[in-house]
Amino acid sequence: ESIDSTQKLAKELANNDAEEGTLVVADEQTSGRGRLARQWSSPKGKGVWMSLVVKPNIPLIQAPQLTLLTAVAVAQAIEEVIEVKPQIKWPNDILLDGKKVTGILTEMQAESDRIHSIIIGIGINVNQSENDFLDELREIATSLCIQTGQVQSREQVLNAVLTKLERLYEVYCSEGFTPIKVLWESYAISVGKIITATTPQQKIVGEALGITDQGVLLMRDAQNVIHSIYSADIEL
Ligand code: BT5
Repeated sequence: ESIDSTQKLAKELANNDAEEGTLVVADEQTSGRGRLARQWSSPKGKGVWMSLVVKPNIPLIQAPQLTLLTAVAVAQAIEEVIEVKPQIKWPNDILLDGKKVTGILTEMQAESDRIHSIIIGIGINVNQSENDFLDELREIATSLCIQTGQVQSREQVLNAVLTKLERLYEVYCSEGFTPIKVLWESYAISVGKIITATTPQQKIVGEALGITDQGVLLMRDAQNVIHSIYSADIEL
């Protein structure tokens, strides 16, 4: 019903040998987290706040692909439920009408070069009205209810996400990232656009060229230098 963060409990369960597919879902998170210790607003009864434990047999370097795979699954699920095609902003934001409706946080537990588990955290805004969002989020966030003008079933959203995720994960485990990449690109908002990427090291302005098979974002700056972006915040 209420938890500090589903991510934290999922991690504890994974450390205690929880099986692949273990899922933590909460009605409310009192300290939901984004990347880089940012906060994730998770009010009671308004969204789907969940963390899934997966244990793929892949090299460490491919772990970011799971974020992209999850984004495709959530985008497909939202499209199925509200019949509007969302857009994905690399790597982890899902947008409706240019505003963020879902955030994804993937965290890895690894020993030397072996992945022990990956915790996929997904926060989907389902039934917030504009007034339910804090002032600082109102301009940048949206919910399925705001977009459709109708209260949506969180069970249906959760069910759709898990169904899509399972299907894509099976494809990924048997065929690798290539089929997922094609799907990801069909939802991507930034490809072909001039964007600003703020990485832990620097700020790069340039054209987003697409993603590699490793899920790395490629950008070309004004000097025609190609940059590989592994982690960044993107502004369009
Ligand atoms: C994310 O981080 O977008 C990842 C969010 C993951 C949340 C899930 S919920 C289940 C699981 N348990 C957790 O504790 N976390 C995961 P990031 O890209 O760093 O974006 C964070 C930023 O999004 C914040 O700084 C705000 O600006 C904005 N934000 C916060 N809450 C939001 C919300 N409900 N809807 C839209 N934007 C929000």
